[in-house]
Amino acid sequence: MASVPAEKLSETEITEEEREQTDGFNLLIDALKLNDVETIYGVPGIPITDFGRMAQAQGIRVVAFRHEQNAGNAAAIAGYLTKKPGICLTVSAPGFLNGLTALANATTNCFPMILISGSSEREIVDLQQGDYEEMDQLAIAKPLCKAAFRILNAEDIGIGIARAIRAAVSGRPGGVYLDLPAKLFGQVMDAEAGKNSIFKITDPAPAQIPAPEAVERALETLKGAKRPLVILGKGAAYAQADEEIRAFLEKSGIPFLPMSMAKGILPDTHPQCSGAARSLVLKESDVVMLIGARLNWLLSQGKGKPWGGRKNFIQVDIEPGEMDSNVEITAPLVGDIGSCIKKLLENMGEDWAAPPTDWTDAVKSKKETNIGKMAPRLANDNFPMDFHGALGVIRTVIKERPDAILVNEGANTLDLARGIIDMYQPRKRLDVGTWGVMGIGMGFSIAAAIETRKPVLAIEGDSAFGFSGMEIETICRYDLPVCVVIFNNSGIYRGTDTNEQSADPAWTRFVSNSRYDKMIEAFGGTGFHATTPAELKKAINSAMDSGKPTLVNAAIDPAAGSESGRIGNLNPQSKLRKK
Ligand code: ADP
Ligand code: TPW
Ligand code: MG
Repeated sequence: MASVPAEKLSETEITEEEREQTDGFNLLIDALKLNDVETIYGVPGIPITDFGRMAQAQGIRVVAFRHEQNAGNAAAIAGYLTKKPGICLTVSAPGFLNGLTALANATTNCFPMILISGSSEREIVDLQQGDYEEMDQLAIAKPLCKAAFRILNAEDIGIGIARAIRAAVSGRPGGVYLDLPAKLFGQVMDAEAGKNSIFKITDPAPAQIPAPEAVERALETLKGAKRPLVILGKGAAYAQADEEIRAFLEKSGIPFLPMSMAKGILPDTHPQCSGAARSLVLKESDVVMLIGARLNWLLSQGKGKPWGGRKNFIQVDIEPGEMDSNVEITAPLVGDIGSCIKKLLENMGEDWAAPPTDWTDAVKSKKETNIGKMAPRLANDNFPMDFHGALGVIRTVIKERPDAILVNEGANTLDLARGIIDMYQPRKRLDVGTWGVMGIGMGFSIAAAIETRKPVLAIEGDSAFGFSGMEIETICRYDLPVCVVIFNNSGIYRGTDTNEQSADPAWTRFVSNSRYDKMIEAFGGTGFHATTPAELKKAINSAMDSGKPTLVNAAIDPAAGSESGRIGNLNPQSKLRKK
C-alpha cells in the first residue's frame, strides 16, 4: 500500500486503510530475522502454512520435515551447536504434541530451542466448544519446558519473541514454548508502530561471572588433591570455551574424563584423556571437578560402587540449583563456563604443581592396558560382522575425517560406538543425551548438516533408525551430505529372540536380512550393502566422498548384541522368569 503523505497523518479524516499497515505474519518474520533466526524447522498446515511460505519468501530457510518430532530434534540440536535457540514450527494440537517430545527432551538436555505452534481460537478452546484441533496447548506445554508464552496481540510480538529467546538461551539453556493463536497472524496494525514494537535483543545470554571466593575455594580444593579428576560434560561443549578449557586442563595436568557429547573438546587421544580408564578414575579419584556435567544416572548419582567412596566435588555450572542435588558439593562454582574457566586460569599462579605422578602413571598404565586389549577386537574380520569389527572401521573413518559430525543412537550400537570411536574436535558427537531417547537420529543429522555445513555420519541401530527413518526423504530433498549407517542386527539388542507361544515373532525382532539401503534409493539417494568390515570401509568412504545423501546397510551378526547394550543393570529382574 502506498504510504500516506506526512502532512496528512495528523488529519482525522485519514481512514485506517490509508495508513501503511503491517500484520502478525510480517511482524513475526521481521522480529525473528532481526534476531538472527536463519532457519526454521517444521511441518506445514493450518494455521501456519502461509507463515512458512512468507518466511521462506523473505529469506529465512524453512526446512520441512515428515514428522514434527524430527523437526523439533533438529531445532534442539541447532540450538546446541550454535548457542542460538533453534526454532521448530508446528500446527495446532496433534502437530504441537508431536513436537512436544522434542521440546521436553531439549529442556532435559539443556539445549536452547523454541517450539512455536499455531493454535485454535481461544474463545472456543476455553469454552471447550469443539474447535478445529482444539487443545489448551499452553497449559500442556508449561510443565515440560523452561518457559511458555502466548502472544495475543500483534503489538506484543516483539516482546513475545524477546521473552522466548531470552528464556531459551540465558542461564541454563532449555526449551521454550510459544503459542500463536491463528487470529494473531492476520491481525493488522500501523506499520510504523509495528516497526517500533520489534527490536534486536541486547545480550540475550549475559555472561555470569563467578564470585572470587568461589574461584579461590575451587582452586584450594583442587590443590589439596592427591588423585584429582576433571569430568567434562556437554555443558562444557555447549559453552564453546574450547581454548580456555584446553589451557586450564593442560596447565593443571589433571586427567580428564569426557561425557559422551563432551568427547572431542580435547581429542580423545590427548595424553590426559582418561576415557579408556573410566572405572579406575571414578573409583580412585579423591577430588572430582565437574565442568558442565550433572551427577545424574549417567554418573551413578555421584555415589555407590563405581565411585569407590566419599570424595570432594567441585562443580562448575551456570545453574545454582544443580549444586548438592545428589551429593554434597564442597566447592560450588556458579557462572558460565567460559567466565569460570578464565577466572580459574587467572588465579592458578605460575607455580601450579602437576598432580602426583603415582596417580597419573596409574591412569596411564590402565589406559594403555585397556587400549591394548581392545585393539585386536577392533581389527577382527569376523563373518558375520560383529559390532567391534564394524566399529573398528568407523573409528578409522572418523580419524581420517575428524571434521565430520557423528550422530549416534541405538543400544549396543550406541554404547559400543561411544567407547570405541575417538573424537578429535568439539561438538562433533551428537547422541541420545540425558534421556537415552531413540528418534533423534535423522533430525540431528539434518540440522547438523545445515547449521555446520560439515559432512554427517549417522551410526544407527536398526531399531533406533526406525523412529525417524522417514526423514531420509528430507535428507534427499535438501540434498544433504549425510551418510546413514544402519547396524542391522535384525532387532532391538539382538535378532535372535524367539516366541514359543504363537506364530508372532518375539517382540524384540524385526524382519531378517532387511535391506535398508533400498529405502534411500526410492528418493534418489545412494544405497550400499556391506557384510564385512572391508566392504563397510569401502562403502562409507565412497559415501562420504560423494557428499550426497547415502545409506549403508551394515549386516551385523544378530547374535552379537547384549540386552540393553551396556545398561542392562537398569532392567527390573523378574523373580519368576523361567530359564
Ligand atoms: P552430560 O550429560 O554431558 O554429563 P549434562 O547435560 O548432565 O551433561 O550437564 C550439562 C550441565 O551444563 C547442566 O547442568 C547445565 O546447567 C550446564 N551448562 C550448560 N551450559 C552452560 C554454560 N554455558 N555455563 C555453565 N554451565 C552450563
Ligand atoms: C523413545 C527403549 C532403548 S534402545 C532401543 C530402544 C527401543 C533400541 C535398541 O535397538 P537398536 O540397537 O537401535 O537396534 P542395537 O544395536 O542394540 O540392536 N523408545 C524411546 N526411547 C527409548 N530409549 C526406548 C524406546 C530403547
Ligand atoms: Mg538392532
